[in-house]
Amino acid sequence: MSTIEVKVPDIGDFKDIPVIEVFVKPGDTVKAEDSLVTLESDKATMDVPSSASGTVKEVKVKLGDKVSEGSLIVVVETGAAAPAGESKPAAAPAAPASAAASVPASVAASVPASAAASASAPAAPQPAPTAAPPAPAPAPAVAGSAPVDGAAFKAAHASPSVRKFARELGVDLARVTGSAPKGRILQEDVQKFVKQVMSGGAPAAGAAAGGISGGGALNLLPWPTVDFAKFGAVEARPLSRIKKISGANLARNWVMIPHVTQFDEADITDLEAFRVTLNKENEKAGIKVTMLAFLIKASVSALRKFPEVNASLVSTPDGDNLMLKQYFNIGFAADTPNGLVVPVIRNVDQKGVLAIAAEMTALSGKAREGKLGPADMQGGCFSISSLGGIGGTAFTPIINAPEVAILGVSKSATKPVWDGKAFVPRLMVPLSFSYDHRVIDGAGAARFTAYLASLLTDMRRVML
Ligand code: CAO
Repeated sequence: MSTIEVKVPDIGDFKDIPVIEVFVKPGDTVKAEDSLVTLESDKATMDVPSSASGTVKEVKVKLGDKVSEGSLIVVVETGAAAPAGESKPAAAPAAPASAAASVPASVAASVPASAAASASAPAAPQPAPTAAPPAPAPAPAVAGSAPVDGAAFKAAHASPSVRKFARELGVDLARVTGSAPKGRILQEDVQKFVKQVMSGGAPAAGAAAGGISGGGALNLLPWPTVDFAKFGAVEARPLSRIKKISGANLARNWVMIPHVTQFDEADITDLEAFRVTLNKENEKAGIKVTMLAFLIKASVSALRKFPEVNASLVSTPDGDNLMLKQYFNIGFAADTPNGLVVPVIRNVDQKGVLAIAAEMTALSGKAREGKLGPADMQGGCFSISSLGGIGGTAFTPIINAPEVAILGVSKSATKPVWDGKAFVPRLMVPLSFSYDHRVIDGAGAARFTAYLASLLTDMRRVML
């Protein structure tokens, strides 16, 4: 008889990661590779597997504890006597990680689907999206459900043990709504889904998160496979890591959120004159204010007036809730050589336009150099995507879930505007406000956009 201490293995730069599931209790029998606990960082869930078979003698962690590499998880009593003093230091690999995984293979990891497009941290080590245990050939789906979609299955937010459980039952995780924080899918959620399908009832799962499974699967045709080389020379270029991550998030947001885009324009003639003056005054300080800094500032006043825009839909076992935020963190889409990222300026309500402009310059510089960390892209309430420096008259931005709205800004132009007596030249900036119609009604969206436009026309109103 000997005891083995199972500790958190090398998990890269991740530290103080909360324990979100504990699968064992003293007296349980475990086999080598059985999952003992699940850890969840902002970017991934990871199972720590047992390195030995035996009986659990002590569980050294509880839900909510924060652990790092080397933290003791469980003491396992094995049947065989180990050589004196031997204590295996860490868990054995639970699953082979993909070659691209930057998290060590000693934990089974999966990227949460709830990570928004902004989760595309270029600098920080991140588990590769494919680091979950390799999926066997798609299992036959549970009777009445659609075939398992490999990509959607991988994108679902669930721990490796729950994925394994779902695979064994042939359940497509993309169709299951998670009841844990951030929509993480628990074993009970999978069981509930199976019960609903078996009883012939339409699974309620997914209704809150987007409703696509509540009304049946999308039943789409498979993606067309074309041998392009048959028609001419081609070159295969891999997508950047940011594009892969943001692409998956954009696709999910596009299909799961009923988007509507409200178009409007704001008269920024006076604001532009003020901006030019401000830039002259601050030339020596090296601060450059663009229209986007004013838009970020003005959006906070509009969010205060329309709190449902500063909110997120949250699914709980008791139903859906709107989580209204009382802080004002605004993300802005930044175009980088590797793809789109959304850095977040925090507590904009407490900052002036010059401070916002300086922070925007610093964050977009970091973004272009690929140096944004995860913290730079978290906690956003509302996003702004400005293509005003490039061109265009309007576009339909995709909402950055779990936010419920996004503002698109196009290039301003001088237009003839009727003032009641004559046409006068006014500088007009086009606004494209995409909103989640489950949360915001069309009338509310029109009011929000009109109010925002009125603030830009007379920025003094931001002080009210
Ligand atoms: N109308 C007219 N001109 C505008 C404008 C507008 N709405 N917004 C900015 N400009 C001008 C600026 O004043 C600046 O002019 P000068 O060089 O003469 O001073 C020029 O356009 C370039 O601005 P910028 O793009 O450098 O600065 P910004 O603050 O407007 O934007 C950033 C910063 C990081 C958001 C931007 O560089 C960027 O990456 N935009 C792309 C965002 C994107 O890809 N969105 C699509 C995402 S998919 O939904």
